[in-house]
Amino acid sequence: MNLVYLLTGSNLGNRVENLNKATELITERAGNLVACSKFYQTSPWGPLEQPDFLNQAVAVDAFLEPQQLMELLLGIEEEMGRIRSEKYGPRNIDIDMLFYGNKVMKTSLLQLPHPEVHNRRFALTPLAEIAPAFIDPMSGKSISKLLSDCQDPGTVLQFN
Ligand code: PH2
Ligand code: MG
Ligand code: MG
Repeated sequence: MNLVYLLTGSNLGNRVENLNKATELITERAGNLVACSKFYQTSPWGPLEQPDFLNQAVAVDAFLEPQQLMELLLGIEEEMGRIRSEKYGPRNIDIDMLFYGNKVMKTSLLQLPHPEVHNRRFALTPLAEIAPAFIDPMSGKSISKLLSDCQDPGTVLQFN
């Protein structure tokens, strides 16, 4: 079992459709779906003059090793028409790899765990819904503990 936790995000276009499409493509090509969180509406981290995001945590049992998986995820973003403009700016789809089991690694393409996950309420809240007891290999803390320690003032609300 290669348990991978991903975070999908969208703040342009039909956000629900974008997240659903991303999960569909991920599970067709990258691994079996293990769990996914509800959608959360989250205030933008970074430039504030952009629409709120929808974020969702997705757990898959991956067929691929981290680097190949990251390349596949970037390919899905591209195929879904993602335009990369401003750093931290608006996007129709973003797929971030938060954890790949307890692997710790850093290449030019990918750092695991995601280096900012512990500082992002928009990632920790959905992740805590599906994996509260998962242990972050960097800090040795559970996701619930990372969330309760998190200082990010951003707003995260369940979206229905
Ligand atoms: N992603 C970003 C920048 N800011 N803010 C929220 N709320 N959610 C995101 O997924 C997000 C963001 C860059 O990838
Ligand atoms: Mg991101
Ligand atoms: Mg990204």
